[in-house]
Amino acid sequence: MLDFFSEDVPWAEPLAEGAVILRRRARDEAAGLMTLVSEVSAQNPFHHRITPGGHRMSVAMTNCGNFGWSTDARGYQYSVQDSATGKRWPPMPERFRALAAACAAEAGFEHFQPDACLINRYEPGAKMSLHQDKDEEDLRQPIVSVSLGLPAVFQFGGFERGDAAQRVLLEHGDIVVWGGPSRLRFHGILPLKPGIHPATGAFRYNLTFRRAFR
Ligand code: MD3
Ligand code: FE
Repeated sequence: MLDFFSEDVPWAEPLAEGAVILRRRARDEAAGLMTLVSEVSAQNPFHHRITPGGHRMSVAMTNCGNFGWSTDARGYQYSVQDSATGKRWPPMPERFRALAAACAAEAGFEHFQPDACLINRYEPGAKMSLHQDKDEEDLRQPIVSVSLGLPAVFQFGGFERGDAAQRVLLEHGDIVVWGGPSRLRFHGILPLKPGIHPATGAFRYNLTFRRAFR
């Protein structure tokens, strides 16, 4: 007999070559992940960075791990210290590292060892314009992204900024692994709609696990 609850488990949704959504994969551990996000941000508070072009980002960011990604007047880079504070980034919690490695392996990328975790916090109206992630040394390494809290419309484009983009809703607990040919696709997030989520309140959080250096 089909168990009534048997559908209430994560499922995999292929998006493109090298990209797969592990729907709800982090849902059962989301509260624990949010506690760790709070611990990281207590050490390195969320901060709206100013881009080299002088624009204040609508997304607030922090990082944990050996390296952190940030932007300032000098450009975009991974660094061992936060240029805003001169301090090293908080260490990456073991649970973060283990989750990212497990999901990468489920998507076919064995031995993924992230050295950086960028944490984005979206408030209503916050967005991320179409961009490519190519500040990492070895683009054969995937990126693993974990979405928590309010849903957001993700745009998944092609290899040039003007290419048509698919729209995909990313919801609480969804994990996406981006590797292979999808690694260099343009992508972005449409402005967040206001709401209150039981796990995150008025925000959406996105954790991206990266291998910045070989
Ligand atoms: C596709 N973050 O931090 S996660 C970013 O929801 C970023 O905060 C978005 O794009 C967010 O750089 C999207 C999904 C994602 C992350 C990295 C990718 C998609 C990607 C790298 C290559 C292709
Ligand atoms: Fe990105």
